[in-house]
Amino acid sequence: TIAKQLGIPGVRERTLVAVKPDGVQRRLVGQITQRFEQRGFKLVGLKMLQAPEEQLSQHYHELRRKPFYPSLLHYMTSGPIVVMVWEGYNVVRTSRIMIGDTNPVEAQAGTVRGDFSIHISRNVVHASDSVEGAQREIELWFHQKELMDWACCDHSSTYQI
Ligand code: IDP
Repeated sequence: TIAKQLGIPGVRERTLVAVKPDGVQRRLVGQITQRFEQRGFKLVGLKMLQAPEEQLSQHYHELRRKPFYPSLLHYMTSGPIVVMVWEGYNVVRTSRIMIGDTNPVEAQAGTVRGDFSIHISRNVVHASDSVEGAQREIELWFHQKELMDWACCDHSSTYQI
């Protein structure tokens, strides 16, 4: 049950991962999702949408003064994106490691960006970079009712309960 899964501190941590328009165009949604599933994280929200500019400007609020900001918004509105929420122990930090460095030139092989991208302007995927940032981004992209509270049957194989 859900109650049983609350046992380990941090097990209910959540992060926002998004497959950007280039990732959708290149049919990478399945492979990216698979990496989070096979790592052992629990999918609690998933949807495809055309990102509204207003929401993106909130999402990338901290970057609004960067020279690349207009082209970033143009890129992010160029086609549909897939947003998802993943849950599990240390998921924010682990997801950042799994997606790799922002600049694919620096991204290790074995990471999403290191395996599927070349240039910083088309780096395939997003993942929140802090627990607070994740909470903010999840609230920005999902309604509470779109997030599923469910018990994963293999919980005791993933965590000591
Ligand atoms: P992050 O996506 O790894 O968290 P941020 O610094 O938050 O990295 O930048 C957000 C996004 O803005 C990047 O993923 C990338 O798509 C884009 N971006 C960042 N720096 C540059 C740049 O120098 N040129 C073009 N796009 C950039």
